[in-house]
Amino acid sequence: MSNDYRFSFGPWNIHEGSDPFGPVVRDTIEFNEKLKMYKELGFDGVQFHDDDAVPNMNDLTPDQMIKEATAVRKKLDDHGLVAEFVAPRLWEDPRTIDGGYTSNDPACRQYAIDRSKRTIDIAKAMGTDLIVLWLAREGTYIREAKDSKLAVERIVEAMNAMLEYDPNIQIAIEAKPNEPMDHTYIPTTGHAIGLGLLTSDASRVGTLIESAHALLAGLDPSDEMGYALAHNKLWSVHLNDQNGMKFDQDKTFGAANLRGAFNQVRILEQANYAETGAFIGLDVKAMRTQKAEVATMHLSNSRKIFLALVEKVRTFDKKLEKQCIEARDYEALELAILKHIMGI
Ligand code: GLO
Ligand code: MG
Repeated sequence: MSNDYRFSFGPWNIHEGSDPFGPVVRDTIEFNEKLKMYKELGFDGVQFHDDDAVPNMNDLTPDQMIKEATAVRKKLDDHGLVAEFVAPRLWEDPRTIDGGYTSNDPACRQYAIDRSKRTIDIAKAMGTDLIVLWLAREGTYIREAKDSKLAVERIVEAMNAMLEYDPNIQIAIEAKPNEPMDHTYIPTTGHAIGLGLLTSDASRVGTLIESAHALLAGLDPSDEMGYALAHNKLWSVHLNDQNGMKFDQDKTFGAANLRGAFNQVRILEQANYAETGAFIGLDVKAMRTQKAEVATMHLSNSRKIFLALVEKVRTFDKKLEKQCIEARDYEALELAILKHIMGI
């Protein structure tokens, strides 16, 4: 098995199983307990929301907050783990009901920018320069609620404030077309890279691509990744799967479309993604039906499937592939791929 990839997930990926229609079905596992599970499951990196690291951050002074974040870093060190990124959680506070950076209320926009600066403080204290922006509520339920040109300008303004606040941070935009909003302003990888070009330092703006988000936009995740890789802008991934155009499912990687998963691994392999040192993040959810004692299998299974597909990519007959492409016989290529994936 290949071992040159590093894997990460966030504490939210071990969860209690509530959904919009039903309450929790599993007990909460404390953060410290979750940290113990990372290595056992085969993971080296932890992804954070700012308040995963410092839960009461809104009530603390900047110094107190940095002290708490430093203590979390120490815990990570003790477990041989590293923080991959920190993301401002801009979708739960009452001040972000109408969006963060694109809120129609200037005081709320200011809160979002201030909070993002605190996120940067936390990231620095935890030893990472990577900030992920999932622009959850930067969109609308109805078109008339906001001005889309102004909204993009406001996101740029907020990103500039972040880039100026710290000269070393890098911002990876996690594009998603919908949910919780009807439509968001940055729905795809192309939008994310274009947004970066409008900022004061495009070299420090890249992307994190989530498979399910690309599928929700009606796009192929592997092509989204190829597009970002061509720009040297694929700085992390959230691999998972999605069964059609419905709510964001965060299924186990490869569970809905194994060939689609194969192609995501293939493009990462072809572009030597592992060598960039970037993590393979798995943003997967356990099924609500899963009992507590087996509620981390979605993580270890996703990793196993990823590594098995790395082997499949590496062992595919390259000579046959070349012959089929030269002969323009894509039917033969397709059959060969399907047989290889099925192991027949
Ligand atoms: C939701 C997103 C979310 C982000 C996380 C980190 O659809 O996938 O889980 O990945 O908040 O930014
Ligand atoms: Mg995600």
